[in-house]
Amino acid sequence: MRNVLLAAGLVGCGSELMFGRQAETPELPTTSTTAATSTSTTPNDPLDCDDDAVLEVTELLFAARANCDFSNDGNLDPRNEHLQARAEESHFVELPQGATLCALALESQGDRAAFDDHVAVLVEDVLVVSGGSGGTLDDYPLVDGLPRFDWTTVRGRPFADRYTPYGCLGGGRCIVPRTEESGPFDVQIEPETMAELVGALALDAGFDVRLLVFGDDDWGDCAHSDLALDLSVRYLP
Ligand SMILES: [Ca+2]
Ligand SMILES: [Ca+2]
Ligand SMILES: [Ca+2]
Repeated sequence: MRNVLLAAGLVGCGSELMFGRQAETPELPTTSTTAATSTSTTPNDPLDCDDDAVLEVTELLFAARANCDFSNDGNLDPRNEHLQARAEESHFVELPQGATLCALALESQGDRAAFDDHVAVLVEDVLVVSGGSGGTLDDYPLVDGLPRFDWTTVRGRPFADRYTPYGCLGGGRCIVPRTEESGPFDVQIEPETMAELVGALALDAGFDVRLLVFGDDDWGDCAHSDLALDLSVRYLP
């Protein structure tokens, strides 16, 4: 995988207004795929990524957006410092028939990712990233040992401290900018955790990567900057 400037510090961004105006050349979400195969013949554990795993990198584009659809589609009326609304976007990532996922990473191109108020990333309904005003992964109910997102069970609850650190499933690499700041987004789910995920979900032909942004009562909530995320998966064919 390519290296990025992880050492770059978080850079203060500015107001929520910036997100909506940040789109320079609006692009529709598209997907591009490249694959590389290793040639090792060493027998390996079914979820061991070290041998025979195929690396596939897909670019997931999410155009900048802002504004919550308050009081609609299951969202509540605006209420300061409460989890009132969410906006969701997703990409379906195809896998070859019979492939078994063994590692997953999401990394921003550049270091200017920004969210307002906070963000969560799901694989299917499993939370792989949560934090900021939304609290931690521990705030969500577990099914088969994995935290699951269910809007109706969390909407309306008070915001956590907006500087609650982000946490990522399994405690792997987890770099996510604080609310209303911009910075790199860099998340990696380790093989042991992927084994749990794959064990709990039926990922036959692929899976949804879901990006959710949230808001309480402000214009410009449920917002993120233009995001180009490189999704790297490794799987056993
Ligand atoms: Ca507010
Ligand atoms: Ca905000
Ligand atoms: Ca807000």
